[in-house]
Amino acid sequence: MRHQALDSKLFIDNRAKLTSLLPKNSLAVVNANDVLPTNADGSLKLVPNADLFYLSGIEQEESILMLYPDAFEPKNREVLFLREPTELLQIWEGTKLTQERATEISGIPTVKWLKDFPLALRDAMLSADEVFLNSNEHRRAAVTVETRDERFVEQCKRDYPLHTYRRLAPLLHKLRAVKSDLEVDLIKKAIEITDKGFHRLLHFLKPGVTEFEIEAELIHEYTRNRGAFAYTPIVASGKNACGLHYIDNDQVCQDGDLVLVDTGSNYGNYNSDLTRTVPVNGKFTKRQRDVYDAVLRVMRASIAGAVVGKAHRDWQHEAQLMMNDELLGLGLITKEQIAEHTREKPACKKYFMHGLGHPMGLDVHDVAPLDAPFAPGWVLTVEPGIYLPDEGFAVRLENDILITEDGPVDLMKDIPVEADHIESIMQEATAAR
Ligand SMILES: [Mn+2]
Repeated sequence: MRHQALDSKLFIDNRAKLTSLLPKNSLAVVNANDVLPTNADGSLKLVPNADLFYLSGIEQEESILMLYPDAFEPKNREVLFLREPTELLQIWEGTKLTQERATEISGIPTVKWLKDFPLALRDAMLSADEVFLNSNEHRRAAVTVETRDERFVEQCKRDYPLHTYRRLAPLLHKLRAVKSDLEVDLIKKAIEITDKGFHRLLHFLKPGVTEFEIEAELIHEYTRNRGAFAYTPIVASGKNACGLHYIDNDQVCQDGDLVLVDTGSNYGNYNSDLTRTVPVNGKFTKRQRDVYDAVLRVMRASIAGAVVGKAHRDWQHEAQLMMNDELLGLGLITKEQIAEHTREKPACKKYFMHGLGHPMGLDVHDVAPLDAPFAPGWVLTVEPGIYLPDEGFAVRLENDILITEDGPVDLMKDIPVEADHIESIMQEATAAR
């Protein structure tokens, strides 16, 4: 593990929360993600299954967690099944978890090898009344390959056709949306690393550097701080920033252009998600600055508006109304267009076409219950933007916030965002070169 050891209390508490939502005498099983193949004998690095990690802290391939809180034998109430670390396996693949280490990480006393799983499953299946199985129910998931969890569902239905199967995902979405203090600390740690990367970028940026050199600066800073890219970064100079999912990052940053950088480090599987738009030469033009300040006002007001009880769609609509006014001030839309604004056809849509933000946590676009209002413990991104392909630039700003009973907390308040502040850091960096 590249991250420091995490407090097993996080996972012990998470299992207790899930147990409190499970009906009497039910069984829940969660599987690791597959190691995905590439070409020939290649494979991608394992992406730990977020639900398995949430409940156990385990990041090793092929692992299985079985929860049966009402099992007669206390040792069968929480059981982890892992690959047996044979000598051959360790020579070829490196160190695998021992049973003792897995217990330390997860707080689960009973750790078995995978060969013991079929019989343990049979025993649990024959006494449990309901069986909760996991599936990816993210609203925007577009999964074209079968996951280990899905294969397990098929296997259970084949081997135990008379059981009642239920969905674990809605319970986990409800729990994972609300971050505990330990989780918020990990997100803050990820944000700290991202902040370092952003400062490094401000010191590095000048006309003539390439977008991929900026990407290299970021990953160097994240990696040396035990982080990693939370997602493929967008480093988009000039008009490239108008393509929302631009990740080629292969162009030269030109004097006079802006560069939009959407990046975040993760730490201990928790993410951060930052966007800043900065002038390549260290000084905004008048027009760039006007658009920048408009986006910043909408971000700040939207952060303030993210209060407990608000529905996401209302929060987003408030931002669209603010954006209408800003676009009017910038001469981009007319009063007549604003008069025709509806929720279905927002007047600002041509220049601000995407959502205002999303839940963030173990997934960058995190799971949360559909249509639930904001609640204390939610972590959200706030990311308004204005996209002007005809003028060859775009501005998006994005901070991560925590919803609390006492109002929203800006977790990125220490990362420079005022245009004057950005300019002064860049000018100091230029003078020091
Ligand atoms: Mn985002």
